[in-house]
This record gives sequence, structure tokens and C-alpha cells, in this order.
Amino acid sequence: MTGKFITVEGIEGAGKTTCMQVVTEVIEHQGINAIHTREPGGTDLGEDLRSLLLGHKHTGMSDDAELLMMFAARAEHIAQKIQPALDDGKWVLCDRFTDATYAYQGYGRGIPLEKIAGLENWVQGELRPDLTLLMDLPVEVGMERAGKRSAPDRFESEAWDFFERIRQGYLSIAAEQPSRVKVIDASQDLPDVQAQVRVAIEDFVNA
Ligand code: Z5A
Repeated sequence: MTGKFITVEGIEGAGKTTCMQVVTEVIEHQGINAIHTREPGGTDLGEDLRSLLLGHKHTGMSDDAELLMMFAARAEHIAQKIQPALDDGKWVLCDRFTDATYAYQGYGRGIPLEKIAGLENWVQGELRPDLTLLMDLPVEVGMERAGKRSAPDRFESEAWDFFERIRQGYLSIAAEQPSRVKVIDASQDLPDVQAQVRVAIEDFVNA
């Protein structure tokens, strides 16, 4: 039996890392064998592309180059890591996936969503996440949380309205695909957010 594919999404500082810890805890408690990975990244090539995408060396790269590098990293990730793990019956827990491309490169940068859908079909075939947890919170709260953490990367240096478009983009995806995308109110205190994540993942595991 193939494994399940779970992704976590949200704007910066939404608490995806924290959310993933709860997901991992619940999955492991059930005795499910899972791997944890992230995008962009997850493979040697993907991590090199991540450095180019997030670093400041190529500030001003074209939107299309950014989009294609995301999908180049994803093609490698699927071939080397995600699909083999799923075929092996393992669950794959991934910090960001193609919803991030729709949100950041589509809604954020303004690349037509049909172009992204074309790449999605080409690179992924029929592969789609079985469950996505969308950590949603106001942009100012996410920025404040992320700002306390480290120096901003190339994406984090964007203006406020870029992140507002991304947030609204994510919420549109969730509204269109409610059975796959579960929205978590990430603006709450940590214990409340963790409790929401726990319920969502337990519901999925026990369904
Ligand atoms: N990107 C893209 O454009 N297109 C794509 O297709 C893909 C990605 C796949 C890298 O993502 C960048 O790539 C990303 C989008 C782009 N750019 N941005 N922005 P990333 O996921 O590696 O980077 P990130 O968004 O900055 O995520 P992060 O660093 O992993 O942050 P997070 O996981 O969402 O947040 P956190 O580290 O768990 O929490 C942030 C802080 O808030 C931390 O100090 C926590 O302790 C604190 N926190 C968390 N929850 C709470 C609550 N509930 N209350 C109070 N404080 C909290």
C-alpha cells in the first residue's frame, strides 16, 4: 500500500515548523513510518537550488526563472525522495509543496495560475498531497514572529502587500479544495494552535 502525503503551508512566521512537530508526534504515536522533508530542498540538488532561491546573490531574478527553479527542485525531490518513500508505504511529511508555488509565484508574483497548473501536471503527474494543513494568520503577526528569528531571506525582504496577496491566495486554494486543505487559526497561542493541528491530523489518521 502506498503511503500518505501530508504538506504544511502558510506565510512566513506562520509556525509551520511547530505544526510539523505535532504532526510527527501524532503519526509516530500511531506507529506509522514517516519521512520528513521540505521545499524548496529535500535533495542535494534541491538544497543547492534553495540556496540560490533564498539567498541575496540573485536578487532581481526573473519571475519565470524563480518559478522554473521551484519546479526543477520539485522534480528532483519527487524522483529521488517523495515517490520512492510513498511507494515503500512510508508517509511523507513535507514543509511546503506546490500550494506554495500557486501562493507565492502565482498570487504573489502574478504568474498566471494556468502556467503553474501546466508545470504541476508535467512534473507531478497525478501526485497531489492527501492532506494539507494551512497555518493562517494576519501578515503583521507572521512578520513580527519571523522578524524575531533571523536576518530576512530574499522572499522575506518583500513588501507587506506581497504577503497579503499570498495569504489571500492560500485562503482561495483552501476554499476551492476544502476536503484536502484544513485551515488552522495560527494566530492563537501556541497550545491552542497545537490542539487544532492535533485534531486535524488525528481526524485524518482515523478516517
Ligand atoms: N517558496 C516559494 O516561493 N515557492 C514554492 O514553491 C516554495 C517555497 C516551495 C522558503 O520557505 C521560502 O520559499 C518561503 C516561500 C518560498 N519564503 N518565505 N517567506 P520556508 O518554509 O523555509 O521559510 P519560512 O516561510 O520563513 O518558514 P519557516 O522559517 O520554516 O517559518 P515557520 O515554520 O512558518 O515558522 P516557525 O519557525 O515555526 O515560527 C516562527 C516563530 O514564531 C518562531 O520563533 C516560533 O517559536 C514562533 N511561534 C510559532 N507559533 C507561535 C504561536 N502560536 N504563538 C507565538 N509564537 C509562535
